Amino acid sequence: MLADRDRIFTNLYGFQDWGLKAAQARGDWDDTKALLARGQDAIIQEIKDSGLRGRGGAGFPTGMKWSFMPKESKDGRPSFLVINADESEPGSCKDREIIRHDPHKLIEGALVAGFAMRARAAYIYIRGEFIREAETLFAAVAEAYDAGLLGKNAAGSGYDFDVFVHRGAGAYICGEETAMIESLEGKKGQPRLKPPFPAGAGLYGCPTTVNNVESIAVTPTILRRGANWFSSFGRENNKGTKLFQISGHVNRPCVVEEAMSIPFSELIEKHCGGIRGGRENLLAVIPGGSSVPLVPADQIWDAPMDFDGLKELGSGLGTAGVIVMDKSTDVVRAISRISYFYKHESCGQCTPCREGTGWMWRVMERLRTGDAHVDEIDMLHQVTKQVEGHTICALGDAAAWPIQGLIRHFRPELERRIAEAGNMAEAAE
Ligand code: L3W
Ligand code: SF4
Repeated sequence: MLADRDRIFTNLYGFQDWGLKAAQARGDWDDTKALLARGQDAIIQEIKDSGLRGRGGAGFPTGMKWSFMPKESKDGRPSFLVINADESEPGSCKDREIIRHDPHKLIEGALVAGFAMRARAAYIYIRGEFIREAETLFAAVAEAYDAGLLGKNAAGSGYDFDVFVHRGAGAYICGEETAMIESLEGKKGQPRLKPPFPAGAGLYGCPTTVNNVESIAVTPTILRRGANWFSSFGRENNKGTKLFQISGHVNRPCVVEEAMSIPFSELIEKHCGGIRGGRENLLAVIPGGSSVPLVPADQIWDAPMDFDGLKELGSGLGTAGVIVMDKSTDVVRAISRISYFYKHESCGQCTPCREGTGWMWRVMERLRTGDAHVDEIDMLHQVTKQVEGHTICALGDAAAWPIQGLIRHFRPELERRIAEAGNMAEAAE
């Protein structure tokens, strides 16, 4: 179990004040000028050495992403950092806690990361429904300006850096990085084709890096405590500490910072008081937010909670939004509900996603009630394969994968429903 002294988010539960003075007492903004004095390249190298991988779902190496940003401005174009606080993935609720209780970690991280990638400003794009969190963030940014930590000569570093907070309007798709950029530009939030990646042409056509809240908020601590300290947690290729968010059928749902690669059983037993009704009552787990396939109880129990461990099980760490389902769960209904979510949130610009998500949801609903032919299970699987990888953004994949997981692990349950509904129809005739 991670020792208290190794926790980055020391006010995760809001036992202390989120304001600047209290944050400084916890070590935030402690001689930030000296951190920046190390220079851009040294900061990027330290983040690379730490092994930090993006905490928004895709796990792309953070230091490498920063190094894609130009060292010299072309045609006088500025560079930008965009921070993704549009946390909307069902099962994910960690960025919200950071903003509520530790906003200065994020704001200091914005300055440090923005400086390292030579950005002129950071835009924090916050989910529209996060009304109180946005209020906290606006107030914390104002405090930082008042204290001279942002703006001209930020933190006495000689570097000018602004932070803008932008509120979203309730669309899940705006969490996709290029849709977020479109939305920031005042347009309808629809993903762009990649490449070009944002580092080449992002916000207002300028070099841009989009990072998740957690990825940015951990960087000042990594720089202060060192890459070796951060990479001492977890295993090769899966380093650091991580916020896990455990919801569903555990005795104590929670958000907790733990070492990467912690076994699922330890996470649940130590922090959540175990599975409701005991281990034997566990049915399945969606380990990384609703976009990743579920994993059945017998496979997840000893699994390391990290990118590679969950990939080996045909799933993923995603945002580490761990959704626990016990045997009382109607798993077909649960996945069907997730299908509805993706159908609802599809932006509709590409046909496989626009048509496919509605199609998949309608078949899922018929499988839920058993009103289907058994051949349709394979047909549905084929449709998921036609959506996966054939769309502009990852929402198509995210709609396909949970269904694939259901068919892979719960085919007998689907067949049972169809047979049962058929028997009932025959009996009624
Ligand atoms: C330059 C290259 N940049 C990749 C950058 C790219 C992006 C990052 C990762 O989707 C996943 C998705 C959801 N040159 C580059 C490059 N990049 N190659 O690296 O890119 P990518 O496309 O792998 O992922 P993505 O489009 O960012 C994110 C999954 O996360 N997810 C949940 C997301 C939900 C939230 C939330 O609510 N907060 O984040 C869960 O699994 O399905 O697969 O920056 O530009 N050659
Ligand atoms: Fe829009 Fe779906 Fe295409 Fe993504 S995959 S761009 S959400 S239609």
